Amino acid sequence: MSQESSIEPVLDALVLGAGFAGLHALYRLRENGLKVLALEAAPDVGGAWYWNRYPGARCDVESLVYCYTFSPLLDEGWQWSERYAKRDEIQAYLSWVANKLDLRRDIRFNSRVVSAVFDDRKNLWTIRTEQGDTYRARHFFSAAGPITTPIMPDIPGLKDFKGLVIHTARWPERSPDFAGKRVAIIGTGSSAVQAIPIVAEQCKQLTVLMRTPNFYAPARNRPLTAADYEWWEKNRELTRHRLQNCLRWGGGDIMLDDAINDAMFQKAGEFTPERRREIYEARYANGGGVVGWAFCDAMADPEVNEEAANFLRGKIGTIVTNPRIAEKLTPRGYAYGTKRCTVGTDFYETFNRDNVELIDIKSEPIERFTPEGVVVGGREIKLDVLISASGFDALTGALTSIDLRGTSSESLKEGWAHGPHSHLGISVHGFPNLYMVGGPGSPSVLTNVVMTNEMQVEWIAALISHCEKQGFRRCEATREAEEQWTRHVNDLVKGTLWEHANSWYVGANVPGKPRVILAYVGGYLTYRERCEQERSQGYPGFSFS
Ligand code: N01
Repeated sequence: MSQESSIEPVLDALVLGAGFAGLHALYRLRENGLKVLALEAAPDVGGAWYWNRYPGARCDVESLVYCYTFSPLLDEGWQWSERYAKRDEIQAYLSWVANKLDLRRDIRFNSRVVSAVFDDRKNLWTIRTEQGDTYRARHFFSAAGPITTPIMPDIPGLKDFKGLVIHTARWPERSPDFAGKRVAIIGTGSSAVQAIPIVAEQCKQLTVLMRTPNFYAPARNRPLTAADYEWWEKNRELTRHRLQNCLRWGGGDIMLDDAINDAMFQKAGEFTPERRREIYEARYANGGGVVGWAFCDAMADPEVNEEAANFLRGKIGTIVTNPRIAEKLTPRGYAYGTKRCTVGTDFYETFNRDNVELIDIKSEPIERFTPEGVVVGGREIKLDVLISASGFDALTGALTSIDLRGTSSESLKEGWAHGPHSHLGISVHGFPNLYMVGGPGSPSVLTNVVMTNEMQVEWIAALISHCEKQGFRRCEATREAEEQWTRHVNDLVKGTLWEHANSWYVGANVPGKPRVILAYVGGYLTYRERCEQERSQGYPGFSFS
């Protein structure tokens, strides 16, 4: 098949994306005997990790559990160099996987999908790319990623600004030289927290334009040693088993002392205040993003949540020397964990530098950009570069930016105008043979995404195999199952702490996006068990024909 041809022969399946989930899906479907291709907008594999090449970009989940487990082939021959892998190392890992599993021959790069239309008569998807190629496939497998569609802030005058403007998720391959430059960064989310310390070291002056302070914990990154790998060889299976059976988040913290780790399965009230403090301290000393999820009721009981929040708030003034700046950086007014806790190295320390200014834009709003800089609180700050670490149209953006049409006249975007609906976050009624990994209504970004992706890829591949074996040409969620699951996802969040924060978890960061919980908050284990039940009962939430 050549990339020049305008219409390809009919495929059994087409995979959207060649990131973590897409590569796995391509491998599994091919192993299952299907004729399958993957389309990838970027010129290489990697997905979100291809695009997010900003200074300091690295994973905030531990490397040892931020990788594939589906093939023993992939446990041999790769060693992570650091506890939290840099973006370049993750990209190299995915490239290594693609080569090792011989996936590249079935990936079409530089192929951004712009439309996908289901032919109701032939039961075929027709998928078109921006480059003008057309593909037809019986099954359409979206592995487009939950945080892949960047958004830019809509600020007056931004178009007139003459300096360089870069979004962290569209960082140029050759990173700009910041030496002698006056730089501003919008945002203090996960990306900004990683970029700020590095850019501050390189540039003349850095202005941080912060709208909402986030909770933050140090990563405590370090090289992985031979002793770590010795430990890992002995504990790999047990660790994976634990993560698979993790009630809720399934994040990192894999080398924590067992007693501290196991407290996560108990309520805070089962421990004395002194012991709770020790547990928070141990988690903080160990590093990582789930310091505050020390007990199972951290997101259910406001008092427990507030204790965790206060613990982290209390650390700020021990690092930031100017109390006024420390106070500005202190997150208040929303519960810990309802906006993603950020993780980094020397983030708070950076605000002790003479060349860094923090502006709280809620009290000193950005008025406008000018050709030379930005006007904030009535004064113009001259700038050479603006970095926008302003986030993503998360979970839904990747699919709603495609003209996706199923059996009704409504596009997916129109159908989701009041909030996404799906069965298990995987299948949408009216869109037969379309499957989503990391979609809205699945636990996705509230878990170790690589682990949840793997589970979903295997589950969807089994569903497709079921269709193939039974000779079904069509498979989609029933309307009833979709309504039930969507209600369940939304009900779970009612009256909880999640409802109130202005986070991208509820779409609050995108003007006009309906305020609806995007990820399933019921936890990884519950979700996995629910999916297993669906499969073992013969897929009662799906209709086949
Ligand atoms: O984006 P964000 P991100 N005017 O949406 C601010 C994953 N990730 O790229 O909080 C002014 O979190 C916005 O302010 P506010 C991870 O899941 C993972 O940092 O909305 N400010 C916020 O401070 C993460 O959560 C890794 O008030 C504006 C920031 O910009 C997700 O990606 C590394 C604004 C956006 O923060 C997104 O992180 C990096 C405006 N108009 C990211 N609009 C790993 O390590 C937005 N902001 C795996």
